[in-house]
Amino acid sequence: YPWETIKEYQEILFSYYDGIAKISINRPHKRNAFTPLTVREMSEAMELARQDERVGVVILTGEGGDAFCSGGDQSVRGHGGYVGEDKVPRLNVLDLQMQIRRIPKPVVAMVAGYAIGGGHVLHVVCDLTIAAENARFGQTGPKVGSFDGGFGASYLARIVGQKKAREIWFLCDQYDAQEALDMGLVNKVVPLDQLEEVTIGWCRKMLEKSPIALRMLKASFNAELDGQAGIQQLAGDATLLYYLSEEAKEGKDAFLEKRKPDFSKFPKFP
Ligand code: 1HA
Repeated sequence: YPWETIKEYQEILFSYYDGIAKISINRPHKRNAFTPLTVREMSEAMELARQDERVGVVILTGEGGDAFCSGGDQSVRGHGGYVGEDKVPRLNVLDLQMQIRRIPKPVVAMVAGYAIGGGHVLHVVCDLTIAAENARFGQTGPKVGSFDGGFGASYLARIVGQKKAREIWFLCDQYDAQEALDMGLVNKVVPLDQLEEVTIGWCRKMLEKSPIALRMLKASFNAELDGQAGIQQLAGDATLLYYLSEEAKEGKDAFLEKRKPDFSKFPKFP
């Protein structure tokens, strides 16, 4: 596929093709483990994809075919977080998780190879996951001295159920693509050489659909779990729709024209 680079980065690739933005971790020598810089670059790319009106769907993936992402780079783990050039320890992947859930466009995890630890959580928070047959899933926190009790626990439990989520975290086993499919953790399993083709096919199906309907559905699915913050997002979308109406425009026009608004002509639906 003729992906064109949107912006050059050090640790990720960020490209565009036919309505789709692709964010790909580019550290295959480390099984695509992330550093604070990787995450900062992914965050910026996610924001650019959100703002880009050409983009209707985002693909999150990793380069190389051996790994989607193996979580935080343990070799830069310091006292209180993962340490970058500025020597400040960070857990900034948590902000990226929030971004993935908040961007009002579907985000599809395209998983070849390992999705492990914090890398597993990244696929969990994506809206959909397409896995290659070589995909392997799992958490490692209790083995390497970490845990993600946020979306990594609660949202995982919504997906696979409480018993399975606890098994995943307490035992730190790995699960193959078929096992992941069986527990509802991924949407589809395909041969590795068809992974991108099938993922793009799914993206195209979504790109043919009403963007506002997809946006409202994503916010609605989130709202159930996200409480007040979820309602805030859904209500924000309601405001967006209201701003599109003549009724709302009458309020603004009246203010600017320094007159009393006349809402009498608008229906009072039963
Ligand atoms: O839990 C959190 C967080 C929680 C709250 C808030 C923020 C959080 C942020 C992050 C995380 C975490 O991600 S904790 C979990 C960290 N990740 C792991 O424990 C996975 C570590 N990696 C592995 O278990 C394995 O490498 C693997 C199952 C993914 C692949 O195994 P394989 O195919 O046998 O390859 P391997 O030889 O182990 O790895 C290839 C190279 O990549 C090795 O380097 P080399 O010996 O060639 O120099 C390996 O050290 C490196 N590598 C792989 N994963 C990581 C890594 N180096 C650093 N960090 C890694 N995560």
